[in-house]
Amino acid sequence: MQNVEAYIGLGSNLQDPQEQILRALNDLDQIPDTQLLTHSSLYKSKPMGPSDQPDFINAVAKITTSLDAETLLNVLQEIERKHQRVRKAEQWGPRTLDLDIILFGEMQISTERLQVPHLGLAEREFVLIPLQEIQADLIIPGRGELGDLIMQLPDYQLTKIEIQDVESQS
Ligand code: A4P
Ligand code: MG
Repeated sequence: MQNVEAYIGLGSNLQDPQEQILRALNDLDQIPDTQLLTHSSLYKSKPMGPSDQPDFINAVAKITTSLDAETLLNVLQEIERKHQRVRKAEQWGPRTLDLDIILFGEMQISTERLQVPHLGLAEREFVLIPLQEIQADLIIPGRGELGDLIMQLPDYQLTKIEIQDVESQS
């Protein structure tokens, strides 16, 4: 398959979330036939969904890959497992690592296992703002301009974590 540029959303709110995200960025770069091109800063936010759980750390990575989307999903789930994530029945509950395929080239995918662009994208400031940081002129297939989606967000709180903070803790 030809190389495709894809965007991966990373999220964690358990077991040293910053460290989970930094390790996962490194893991993305180790995926066969795939390179990490760039990634956003790390951002902290209140949990969307059940509020009785710790704050989240999120980031978005841009990769290039010759894997197909389904194979990429398999590898991402393997990385989640390596981070000792235990899937629970509770939706939107706490997790050591969540890796979502946000965009896969310009493709729109709708299968049992995979919805791309990611379904929650338009409501998630913790995805849209990091995306804007790395690719402000992005067009989201089926949804329009990233900048327009950001303007439509309700009030949100998202704190960018400064690099010194990240390095001093790693
Ligand atoms: N799946 C379908 N489309 C995709 C895709 N584009 N990328 C399927 C990845 N997976 C996709 O996911 C369930 C199934 O979604 C997978 O088996 C795959 O086939 P999961 O990761 O096992 O379950 P989940 O994480 O509980 O569900 P989901 O939908 O990923 O949860 P969300 O919606 O990601 O919510 N608050 C803040 N501030 N930051 C967060 O990151 N995250 C969540 C998790 C809740 N609140 C949050 C955050
Ligand atoms: Mg997920």
